[in-house]
Amino acid sequence: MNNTIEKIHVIGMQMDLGASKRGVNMGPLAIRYSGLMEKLEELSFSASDKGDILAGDPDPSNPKLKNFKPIFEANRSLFEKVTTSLKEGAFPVILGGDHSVAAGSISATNQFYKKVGIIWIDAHGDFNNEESSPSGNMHGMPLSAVTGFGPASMVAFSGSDQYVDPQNVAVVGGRDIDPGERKRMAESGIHVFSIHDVDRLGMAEVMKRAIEVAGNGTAGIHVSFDVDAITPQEAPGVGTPVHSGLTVREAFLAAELIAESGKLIALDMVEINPILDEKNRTGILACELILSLLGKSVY
Ligand code: HAR
Ligand code: MN
Ligand code: MN
Ligand code: MN
Repeated sequence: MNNTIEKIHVIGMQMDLGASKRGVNMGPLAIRYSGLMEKLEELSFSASDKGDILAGDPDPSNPKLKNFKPIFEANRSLFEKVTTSLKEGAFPVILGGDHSVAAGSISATNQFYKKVGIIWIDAHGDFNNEESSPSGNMHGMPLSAVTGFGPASMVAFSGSDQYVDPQNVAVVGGRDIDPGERKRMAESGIHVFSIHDVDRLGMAEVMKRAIEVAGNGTAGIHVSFDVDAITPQEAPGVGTPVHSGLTVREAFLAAELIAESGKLIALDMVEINPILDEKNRTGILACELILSLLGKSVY
């Protein structure tokens, strides 16, 4: 068990406006239905459910940043809620929601800890801005926003005035990156461990490097886990499936190695779509991954 994490605050984001397909707003419900709160207590954490933030109405006014206003407002609430939890000495677990929620959560942890690293586990890069995005969907932009490559307006919360250093960012499992996005990622200085790197090096070596990248000179590591990193045969309940992804064991090994590092300071679990799921398989998987990231041992 990770001896530094004692008190946990679970915060849900019922938001799907960052994606083109509806339904990931129900992700927090699916993970709770899997027994997250009870299982955290079983692991002897002091865990409180801080409820869900509900996104407002769709806003079609800006096709380059679809639903900007409600996404920003929901993220501002999340930024404040996560900041409050951190000030109370709690470890925040954020349940998405589409991946745009990472704009609020990471801004809060980076502001509070001054300097955090990120391990971004995802089939996608989420490194578009309003110019490079082929879709205008804001869940494809949060990693770019929190590292200072825009959209700046996505992370303009009062009190948040700094970005995460791209040198402390590791993307793991990437396999569906837009051409313009790839160029931006390559030029940014972030470290990308694609699915090809996982194949060649093995997940243990990839995570060793990713933890070094995100942990080097930082106060700790914020893990942003997009469940579509896992192959859709094993995790069908996601909004944007991409074939040939991580195996379930690779995902758990990554989680276990992060727990073992003792450097985890916050966690997002995002993009679960219960409408597309099979009897909450993906919700249960997401719940178990959270427990493993928090140090649940396998024997
Ligand atoms: N790259 C595509 C875009 O910007 C899709 C990326 C978003 N999909 C996600 N995020 N699920 O991880 O539109
Ligand atoms: Mn994502
Ligand atoms: Mn994704
Ligand atoms: Mn570097």
